[in-house]
Amino acid sequence: MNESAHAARPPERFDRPGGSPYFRAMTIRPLVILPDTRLRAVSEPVSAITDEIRRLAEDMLETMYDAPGVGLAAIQIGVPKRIVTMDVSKSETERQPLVLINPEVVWASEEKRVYEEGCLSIPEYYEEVERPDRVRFRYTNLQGETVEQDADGLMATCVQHEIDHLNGVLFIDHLSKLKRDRVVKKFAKAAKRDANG
Ligand code: K1U
Ligand code: ZN
Repeated sequence: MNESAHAARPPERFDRPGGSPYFRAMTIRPLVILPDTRLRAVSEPVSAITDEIRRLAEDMLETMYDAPGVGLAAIQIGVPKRIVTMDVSKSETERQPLVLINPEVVWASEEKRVYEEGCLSIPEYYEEVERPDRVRFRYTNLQGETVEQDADGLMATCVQHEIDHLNGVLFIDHLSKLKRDRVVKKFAKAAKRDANG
């Protein structure tokens, strides 16, 4: 984490629809790391967009940018709700944050593509994964509107990776059993080492 980039940041202003603005410092929350079993939970749908959901989305964006990552599912900070944040823009100065509530893929191309994926819950491990090349996905935004969007390239890969998280699926589940077992073993060993000091 880049401490200096955050230390001097003032509380940010948020505009509540129909209400007065409020100020709140966003929080970088700890990431849930393999082999934590919470990563295998199937997350619950969000039934209403409340202030608590808005605050959670803000914290997810802050945590994702800090990591840094291009996506984050709420379960990766230990919250089993169907919320995803994403930003696949190339420029740090022109951020394009997306908050997806209850996202789902409604169409996927027959054509596949291979992309080298990483995961904030499996740090410093990258492998090629094959997924549909293009998808159409539907979600509710923070204004409560239903949005349908087409994606290709990194956005298509990322949204599929994040929706997998909501269903307790990790990108290593798309690899051979040999590779998966190897990485799970490595992270289990590291967790044991950390727990024993
Ligand atoms: O869900 C996650 O764990 C986040 C993950 C999303 C993802 C990345 C690549 C392919 C599929 C899904 C990450 O963001 S890993 C970090 C990463 O890829 C990245 C970080 C900084 C700049 C660009 C990419
Ligand atoms: Zn991930």
